[in-house]
Amino acid sequence: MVNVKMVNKALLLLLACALCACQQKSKMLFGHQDDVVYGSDWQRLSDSTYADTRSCIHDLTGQWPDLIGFDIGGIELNHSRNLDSVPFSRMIEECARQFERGGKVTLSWHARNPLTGGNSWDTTPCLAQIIDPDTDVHDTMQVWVERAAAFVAQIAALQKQPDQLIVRLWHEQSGNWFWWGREAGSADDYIALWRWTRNYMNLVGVKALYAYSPDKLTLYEDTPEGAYRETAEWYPGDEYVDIIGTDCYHHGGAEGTEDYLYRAHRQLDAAARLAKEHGKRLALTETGCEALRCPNWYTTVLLPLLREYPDIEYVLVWRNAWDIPTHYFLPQSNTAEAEDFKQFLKQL
Ligand code: BMA
Repeated sequence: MVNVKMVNKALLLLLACALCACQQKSKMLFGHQDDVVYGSDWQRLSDSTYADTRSCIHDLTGQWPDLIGFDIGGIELNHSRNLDSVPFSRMIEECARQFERGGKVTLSWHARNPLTGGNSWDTTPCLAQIIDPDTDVHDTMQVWVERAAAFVAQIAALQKQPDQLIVRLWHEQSGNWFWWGREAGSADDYIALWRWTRNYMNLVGVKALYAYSPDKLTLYEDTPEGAYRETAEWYPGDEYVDIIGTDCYHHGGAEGTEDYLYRAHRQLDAAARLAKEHGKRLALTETGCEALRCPNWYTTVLLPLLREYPDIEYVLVWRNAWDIPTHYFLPQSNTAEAEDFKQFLKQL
């Protein structure tokens, strides 16, 4: 005979398990810039279509990347390739494949300086002119934003599920190395540029998530409060942003670990507080240790850091340049670092 008490107990247990599963956080996603178009010792940069996809992460682990980063710098000039020679046609093709596999894509934009025509690192101030509708620089920017939005719209339309595309606008503005950085103009001008770009993307029907990501924080005193104030000062606003993150790199080999962790904590604490207060998602939008000069960086430095911030939804490391031997952030195959990376990904 069936014991009613036991059935009830079993049902309760099932319910508890189901509740647990619902509450369980989804896995933190790991991404790599340009993952599928080149790696340290290979490149697929021709315009042609490839029958299959090659991926740095897949080469190392047998798994497809959760997230791929691409940069659209160059689209503003109607170039056929981005600033790192990736054909925009290949980008579209690989985004389609990534979405088909259920993965995500994050786009950044290393746009040229609209005043001088120089690259993103030409810090000739131009922000005030950009947002002044009576200037030629404003007109130039209008065209550039239109071109960027038209391209992003093509990618957004390929999504198979909502939330597969993240557009990260005007990143690392807290640094002084880009023309939209902290020395280029006021926070208000920066915010105006951000909103303008986002509004235009809306206008052409782009459906995507938008990420805001400062880098080093140096405006105010080096305290949790100072870091928070600076992160909040340039924040474009709740209607414009879905994800709040930060970019933070490890420099100086093993000796640089302490400094990296110090900055990462400052920046992530500030981003996490802002995200919580505004009901936004959290991400480590760019990180990495160039050429993995700190041994076992993935398991001994990055993994423990990420574990302290379980709300981080994704982390992205920068590109493995096929033509710059020391410019890589994922390990080369068959090295001790490759093993370390595999362990990291298993434990993430
Ligand atoms: C930088 C470097 C450059 C590259 C730029 C845009 O961090 O990787 O070589 O051109 O990003 O991808």
